[in-house]
Amino acid sequence: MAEDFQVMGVVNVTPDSFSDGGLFSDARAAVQHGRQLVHDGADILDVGGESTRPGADPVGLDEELRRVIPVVEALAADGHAVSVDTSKAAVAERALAAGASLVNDVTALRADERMVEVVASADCRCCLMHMRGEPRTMQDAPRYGDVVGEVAAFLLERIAFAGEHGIAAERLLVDPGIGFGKTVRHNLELLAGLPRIVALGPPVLVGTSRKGFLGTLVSGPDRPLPPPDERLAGTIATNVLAFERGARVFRVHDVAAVHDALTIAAATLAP
Ligand code: PMM
Repeated sequence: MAEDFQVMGVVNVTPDSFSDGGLFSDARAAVQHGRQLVHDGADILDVGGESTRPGADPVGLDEELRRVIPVVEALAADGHAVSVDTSKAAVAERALAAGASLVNDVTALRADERMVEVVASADCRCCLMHMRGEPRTMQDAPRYGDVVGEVAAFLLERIAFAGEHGIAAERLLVDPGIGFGKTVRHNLELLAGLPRIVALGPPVLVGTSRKGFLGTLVSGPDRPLPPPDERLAGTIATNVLAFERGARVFRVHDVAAVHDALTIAAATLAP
């Protein structure tokens, strides 16, 4: 049976990524890691050179290109589907020329005015993600009235913006941006309210992998906050529930475990 989900494996080429501690900052190691993720079941590899973790500083264009392009080139040459996680048009442009087929822009085409043209003129897919503020400050007391409604309205506006610039809805993915300017409660409300995001039309991508709220939810007076690589149970629980609620693409670090969990969830939902 064809799978009705896709696993996007994270290939961070950043020395300061919160979840792999910069283990893959060297291009050769990143390529090897990407190949391992495909072996583990990844359908898409998301290559990023700028950390978007809360409080992270922006990275310059030359440095981002230096980190990302050789990795995209090598993984695309292997025949893997490669996504580039960037909000810079020049990085997206070079990555597309190097074989990437998806632009994952956490600013949803807002950070670089040339990005929409780069995506429009390429034959690629594009993920539009919701973020409140910017990574450096986004976790400073974010507030919403109805977080699901506000995120849905934002994504709808971005879908229309993409359409006005010649990017057909069929090329889009939408993402509620778990952890991007959201409290623990906002993240949980978004996961509970996913069907309202799914109703927008494009396939929904979610990224809960190893994120802080998963640590917060299981910590307490007798249990210190688990570090990112000890948040697998929360990663699996949230991805399986997101699948049941209609999400179809899952951006994760622990590809093998999440792939197995989703395979079993899919079989259980439709025996
Ligand atoms: N999360 C991170 C980076 N890029 N892209 C999308 N579309 N959705 C996400 O949730 C997302 C993303 C941050 O996680 P990382 O630093 O572990 O890669």
